[in-house]
Amino acid sequence: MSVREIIILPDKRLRLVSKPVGKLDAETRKLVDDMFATMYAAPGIGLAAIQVGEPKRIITLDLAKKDQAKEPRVIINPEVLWSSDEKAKYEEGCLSIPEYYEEVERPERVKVKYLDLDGKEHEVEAKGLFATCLQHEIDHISGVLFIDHISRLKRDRVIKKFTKAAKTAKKVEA
Ligand code: K1U
Ligand code: ZN
Repeated sequence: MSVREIIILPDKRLRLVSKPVGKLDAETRKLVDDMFATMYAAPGIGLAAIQVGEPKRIITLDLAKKDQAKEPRVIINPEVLWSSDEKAKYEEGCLSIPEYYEEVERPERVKVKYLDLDGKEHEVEAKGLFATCLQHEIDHISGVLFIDHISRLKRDRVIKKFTKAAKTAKKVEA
C-alpha cells in the first residue's frame, strides 16, 4: 500500500471526466488500497481516483469518527438515480484545494447505484454528511470541484491564489 501524491488546484487533470472501470483486476485493487492509504494519511473522509492522477470512476469514503472503528467504502462507476428537491448546506473542504473551506448547497438526499470491488451492484440512499461527501466525490469524477458551486468572485479568488502558489513553487524548484 502506498501513499500517493494528491494533485492540487490548478492542475488541469482535476477537470478531466473520468472513465468507467471495466475489469476489477489486481491493478484496480492496488489503486483502491493506495487511495485508502492516501485518504487516511491526508487525512480526509473521501477521495476520488483522479485526485491521485488516475482518471477512473473510483471513490473511497470513510465517514467514521476518530474514536470509532474504520468504515471503508469503495464506490465504483456510481450513477445518481435520484436527488431530493430539499437542499442542505455544509461547509466543504477538498484535499486538492488545501485549507480552503466554503459552504455549499446540494440536494439533502441522493440515491446512488454503484459497484463494489467484487463487481456486485448496490443501491444506497444517502443523507447528511454521507450525501454531501458522495456528491462531492461524484463531482470529482466528472471534473467538477466544490468551488464550482460557490460565487464566481470567491471561485476566481481561490483559483488565483492557488495559481500564484503553483508558479512560486515552480520557480523555487528550478
Ligand atoms: O474529495 C476530497 O477532496 C476529500 C474531502 C471530502 C469532503 C469533505 C467535506 C465535505 C465534502 C467532501 C475531505 O475529506 S476534506 C477533509 C475533511 O473534511 C476532514 C478531514 C479529517 C476529518 C474530518 C474531515
Ligand atoms: Zn475534493
